[in-house]
Amino acid sequence: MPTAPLSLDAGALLEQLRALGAIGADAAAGGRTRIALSDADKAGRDQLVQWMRELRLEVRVDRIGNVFGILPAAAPAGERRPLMIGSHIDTVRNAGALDGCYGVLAGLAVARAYRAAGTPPPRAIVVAAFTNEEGVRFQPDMMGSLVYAGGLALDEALDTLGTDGARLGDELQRIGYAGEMAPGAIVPGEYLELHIEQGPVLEAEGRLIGVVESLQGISWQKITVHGTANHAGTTPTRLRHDAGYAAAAIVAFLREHVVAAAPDTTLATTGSLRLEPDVVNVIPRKAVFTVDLRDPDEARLQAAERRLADFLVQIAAREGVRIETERLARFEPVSFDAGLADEIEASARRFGFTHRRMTSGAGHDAQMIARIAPAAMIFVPSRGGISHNPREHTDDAQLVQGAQVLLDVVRRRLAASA
Ligand code: HGY
Ligand code: MN
Ligand code: MN
Repeated sequence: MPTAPLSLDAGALLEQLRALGAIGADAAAGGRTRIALSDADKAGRDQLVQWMRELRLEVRVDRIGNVFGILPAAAPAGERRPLMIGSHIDTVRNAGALDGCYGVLAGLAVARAYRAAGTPPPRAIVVAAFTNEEGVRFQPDMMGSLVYAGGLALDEALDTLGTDGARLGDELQRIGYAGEMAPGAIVPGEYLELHIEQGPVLEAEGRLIGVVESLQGISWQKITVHGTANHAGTTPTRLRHDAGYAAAAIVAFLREHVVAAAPDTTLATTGSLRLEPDVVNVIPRKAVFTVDLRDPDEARLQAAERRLADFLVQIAAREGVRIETERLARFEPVSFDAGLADEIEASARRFGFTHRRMTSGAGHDAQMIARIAPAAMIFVPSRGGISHNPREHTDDAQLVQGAQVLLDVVRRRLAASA
C-alpha cells in the first residue's frame, strides 16, 4: 500500500483537460477538431506522450497506433496482469474538450497520485489512448480497441480507406504512430473507463455518478442512391429518378417508421448526406448518406435494420433508382463486469455521491476491451445532455468527483490483489 495516502491532483487534471482541449481548436466553427490520424490528432498524441514521460511512465505504441503509458508495479509483474484505464483523444468535428480526453487524463491523474504517494502500485497501471474511437474518417468506430481486442484484423484495419481516400496505415506512418507492439500484447486484469455521459439522464435526475453496466448495440451503414440527372424545370415528376428525393424519403422513413416502432429505445441518425452534382437546378443523379441505428436490445436493432432494408427495396422500385448499401460498423449490445460495477457503486456510495446504474447510449472503447478483460465504466453528468458539440460541458467539481471514484476503485482493486 502507498506510504502516503493517495490523493488526486485536481488542478493538474483540469489544467491538462484545458491544454489538450486547446489543441486543434477551431475558432471559426467552435470547439476543437482532432480527427483520427490528422495533424491535429498527432499534436494531441505528442502532448499526451510528453505528459506520460513527465510522469516517468514507460510509453509503448502498438501497430494500430494505440498509445500506452505504463506505471510499473512495486515487484516484477510475473503472471500478474496490469490494471488498465483508457479511452481516446481523437474527436469528431467541432467537438467538446471532454469526450474521451477526460478518461485518458484521469488515468494520468491516477498514475500521478501513485507517484506523489511515493510507492509504486501493487500491480502495474496502464493508461491507454486508443486509436480512432470516433470512426469519423475511418470506419468502424472504436477501431483501435477493436483491433486490440482481436475483433478486427490488423492488416484489414491498416488497409482501411478513409472518407478522404487516405489509407489508415499510411496515415499512421505519416504521423509517426505506427508502433512496434503487437495489439493485445498487454492483457489487462481489468479495464476501467471514466467518461462524460454525453446524454441527459444524470443531470435530469440530479445524480453525480453513472455506474455503467451495459452499452447499446450500434449499426452503421453507408447508403448510395443512383438516380438520373435531369433538368429541374423541364422534367415532369412522373419521369424523374430523383436520388435526392429518394434519400430524403429514406431519412423520413427512419423517423416515421423505424424509430416509431420502438420510440423509447431505437435511435436513427443520418449525420452525413451528399448529393451529386449538388446544384440548384439539376435533379440529383446520386445521393450518398449514412445511417446510424442504435438500440439496447439486439432483436429490436435487427428489426430496425430489416425495416430499413425492406423500405430500400420499395423506394428503389417506386422511384426507378438503384440503391447500394455498405456496412460500416455493427456491434451488438455489451454487458460490463458486474463485480466492477458493484465496486464503482460502492465507491460512489462511500463518497456520498448520488448515483444510478445505466446503459451507455454512446459507443466506447470499454465495449471492445470487455472482450478480453472484465471492464466497466463510470459516467459523470453532461450539462444539457450535450456532446459532440463545442457546448459540451461538465462542471469542474463533477469532473473531479468522477476522477475520485476512479482513483478509489483503482486503489481498492489493486490493494485487494496485492
Ligand atoms: O459513435 C459513438 O457512439 C462514439 O462516439 N464513437
Ligand atoms: Mn468518447
Ligand atoms: Mn464521441
